[in-house]
Amino acid sequence: MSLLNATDIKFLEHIVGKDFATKWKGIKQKNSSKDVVTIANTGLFSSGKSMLFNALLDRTEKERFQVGAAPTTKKGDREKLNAQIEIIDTPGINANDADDDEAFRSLMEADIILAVHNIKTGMLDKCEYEWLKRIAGEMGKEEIKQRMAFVCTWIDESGTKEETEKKVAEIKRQLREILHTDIDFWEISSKRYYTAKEKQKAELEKASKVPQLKEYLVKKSEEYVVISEELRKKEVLALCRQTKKSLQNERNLIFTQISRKRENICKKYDYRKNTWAGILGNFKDYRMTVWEKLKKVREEDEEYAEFEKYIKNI
Ligand SMILES: Nc1nc2c(ncn2[C@@H]2O[C@H](COP(=O)(O)OP(=O)(O)OP(=O)(O)O)[C@@H](O)[C@H]2O)c(=O)[nH]1
Ligand SMILES: [Mg+2]
Repeated sequence: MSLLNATDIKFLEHIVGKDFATKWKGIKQKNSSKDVVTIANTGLFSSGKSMLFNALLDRTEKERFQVGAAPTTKKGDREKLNAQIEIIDTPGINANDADDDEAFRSLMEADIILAVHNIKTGMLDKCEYEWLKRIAGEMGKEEIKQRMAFVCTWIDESGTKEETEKKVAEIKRQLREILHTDIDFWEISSKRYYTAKEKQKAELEKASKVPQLKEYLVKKSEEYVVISEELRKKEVLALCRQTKKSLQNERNLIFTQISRKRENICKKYDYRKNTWAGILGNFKDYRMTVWEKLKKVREEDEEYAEFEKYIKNI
């Protein structure tokens, strides 16, 4: 598959915006490492993305991704989960614009996207809602199902069973609204996972749902490898369509601006032309008047000359 070169991408960034450039760069990156499936997390800061990825790796935060209450992860950070899977821990969204761009860049390099949400905060807020819309972009329903999954973290602090069920139902409704399809949905607790490990409680470890999520991701990645060639082609085609549409919109916009400018310039010069025509008309009239006066004076002069002649002849 021949893809856009760096100059084309720079041009696109200039004309239709940096999201397009980032998407094209991401696709190039993915196509250069074909046998590895990349899974990236995404979500608000402090939703538990890094802690979850540490749990999947079975490492502590000292050993791998840094965890913290304030915005912590600043740059996309890669790690091998096994020989075929690479995971990317990304910065939280809405921390600041630069972090959002960095998160978006990491996501566009990923095959599978794990949207992470802290269920303790209730339903998705406006920022998460818009973010999911932005990253699903032009993906079709089938592609969304194959490439995205949703994870509610902090399930240990989500309230009673009824309260949790209510929140889950509301979030699923929002997801359907955003993505127009259902995606796989997980409720997990990284905290329970680490407590279980520490106290060696197998039941609690299972209740955290972290091991099951890991199994699921391994299986999803294997499935992805089988269909990846086709999916990546689809992704490129969708992006081509989207890019073409944006370039056409941009062209139409520029054309409208040019014709509006031309109209304004014509109006301005028409006004000037009319003014000069008026002035010229005035001068023509004036010339006529002067001409007539001159003629009259000459006629009068002739009469006077004849009178002089007559006088002389007497
Ligand atoms: N109770 C509870 N706390 C959690 C859970 N997951 C994460 N936390 C806590 O949430 C806080 C933020 O966790 P992080 O993993 O650093 O969150 P993040 O999403 O990576 O944050 P940024 O890197 O800033 O975007 C930490 O204090 C964690 O201990 C969970 O499942 N349950
Ligand atoms: Mg983090």
